[in-house]
Amino acid sequence: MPDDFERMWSDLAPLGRSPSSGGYFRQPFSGSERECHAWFVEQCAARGLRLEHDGNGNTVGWWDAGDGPAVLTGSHLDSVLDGGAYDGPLGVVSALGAIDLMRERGITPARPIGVAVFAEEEGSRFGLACLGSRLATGTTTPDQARALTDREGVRIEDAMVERGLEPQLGKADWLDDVGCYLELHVEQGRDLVHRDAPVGLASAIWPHGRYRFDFAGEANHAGTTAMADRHDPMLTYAMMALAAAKQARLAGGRATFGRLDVGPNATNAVPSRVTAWLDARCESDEVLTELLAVIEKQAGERADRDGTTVAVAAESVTPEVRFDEDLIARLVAGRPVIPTAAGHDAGVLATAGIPSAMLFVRNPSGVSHSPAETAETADCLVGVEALADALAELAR
Ligand code: HGY
Ligand code: MN
Ligand code: MN
Ligand code: MN
Repeated sequence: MPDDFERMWSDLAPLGRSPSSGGYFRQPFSGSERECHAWFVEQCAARGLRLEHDGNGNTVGWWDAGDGPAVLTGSHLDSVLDGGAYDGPLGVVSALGAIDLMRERGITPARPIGVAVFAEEEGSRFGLACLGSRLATGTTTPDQARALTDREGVRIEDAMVERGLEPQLGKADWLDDVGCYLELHVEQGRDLVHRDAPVGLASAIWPHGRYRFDFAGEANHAGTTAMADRHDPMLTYAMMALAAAKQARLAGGRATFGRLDVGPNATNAVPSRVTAWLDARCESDEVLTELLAVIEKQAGERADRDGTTVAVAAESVTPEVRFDEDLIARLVAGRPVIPTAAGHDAGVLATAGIPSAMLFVRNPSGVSHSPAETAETADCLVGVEALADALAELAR
């Protein structure tokens, strides 16, 4: 199994590296994610796994063993811009490796096992994270998904057609036959490093949200407009970036303005508008709600002082997810059980009522959403063993 894992990893890992920065950028239904997806289809065919496309861009490779509620595993292959190699793909490669290991051990599951690749988990193309699993669970409706576009204005259905997929957005009945979901994922932090453990389980996902701030002001000449005469939305934005960081720190939460869109985006023009996306996460729903209320209030006050305006729209807010206690108890085997502030498809499935759990594999750097994301092969192999044991237990 180790060399299987190594071979799969060495095949998949180079796909999607962005030449400019060496990070990974796999956008759903396009470019290198298409190559990664083709790689997954090949891997399923090589194992005799039956492929199912669900019309939302999600793909499942089924080991049609036994009957009764299926055990689902897998993760995602898309990435953030300049992301790391492991976030997503590690769960997919480990799922295939776990099936290989179960077969090497002569285990035949008493129920079907599916390896899922969920589409647009990062939301890096259409702006809504976990879009594939949200559509499949009915959490996001087809019309809500149709209202989304990528940065070139392309809608999800057109992107799927371009990719040769047949869009049939909407709640997917294949999930009705799923009894539980177990996702393996690289840890996005250093808890397992501190605990000197190669593998752990997730207890919960912090509440988190994405909020669009539209700052508007008055475009003007960068040279002829005196500073006192300006209504510059970039200054209002800049003050709010500082204020949001300060308020998040006070709340014990996290707030990040990671994406900006400036108009007209000209060196010698005072901007007319600045659109900024805030990612905010806190340990409880109440604290998150409170944090946003404070930030929004301060943004309005700041805009009044600058003679600009600000409008805030919550693009997605995901309440806290607690993973299934029974599943955790069955799988824990003395391993650490830790919360995470990263969102996952497992959180969407859990919220939709499918008992779900997550296995984390140690990441020595603790860094994620960056090419600096790491995992040691030895720990990855411990993860594959843990996943194989877990799947064998759940599919008994
Ligand atoms: O943003 C997240 O938490 C996840 O990586 N999609
Ligand atoms: Mn991620
Ligand atoms: Mn991920
Ligand atoms: Mn995920």
